Amino acid sequence: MNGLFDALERAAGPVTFAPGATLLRGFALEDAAALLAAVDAIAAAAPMRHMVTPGGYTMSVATTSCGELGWTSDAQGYRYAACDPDTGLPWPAMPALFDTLARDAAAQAGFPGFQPDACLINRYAPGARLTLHQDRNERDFGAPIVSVSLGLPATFLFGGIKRTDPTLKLRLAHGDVVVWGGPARLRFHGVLPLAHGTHPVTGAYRINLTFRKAR
Ligand code: MD6
Ligand code: FE
Repeated sequence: MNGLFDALERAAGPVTFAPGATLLRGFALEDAAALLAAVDAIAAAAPMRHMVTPGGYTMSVATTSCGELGWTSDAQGYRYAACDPDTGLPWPAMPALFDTLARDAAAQAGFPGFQPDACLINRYAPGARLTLHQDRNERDFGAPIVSVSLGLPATFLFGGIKRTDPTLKLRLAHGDVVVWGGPARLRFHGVLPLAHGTHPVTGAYRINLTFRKAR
């Protein structure tokens, strides 16, 4: 059933599910293998780690970054930094494929001219989740965010401008891309605990890439 629904959605092209928020089903499917190989290379230079939130919680999601800036969290807060605090080295460069995919997806969703300078890479094992949050560490809320899902499927929560607003649930599967910006840019969102499963390409993981213009 879901397969037919997904196929119809793909045939229909971009699905705008809220003002400024668009789902591009399967947009990254053809590039998935190359994207994952690049993630492995990035993680070899800037290892995945479980960051600590300013509130003192260790995140269930493991994280690394590529691009001019990387997203980091510690007791002092969330911020973007040019160097990986674990290695002291600049974050690995953003692969051309990442940049091209993010720009193309943004343009498809109505945000031409997107120039990402940071890509946050999140790895979810079963049970890992992301509590409701806003993405507000970027300097320019005029730029959208492009999110690429790979591997195990997840339930994405999409809320409102207030944390307590009702949430929409969206199933994100291998190759799906979500773009949001404009009126959606500061909406709360999160990911429910990942269900157990085995994906033919990523095994027991979901990988999410979020492209941002951080400065
Ligand atoms: C994730 N994504 O899907 C987490 N943020 O694993 C995000 O937090 C996110 O997907 C802003 C825009 C799109 C996203
Ligand atoms: Fe986010």
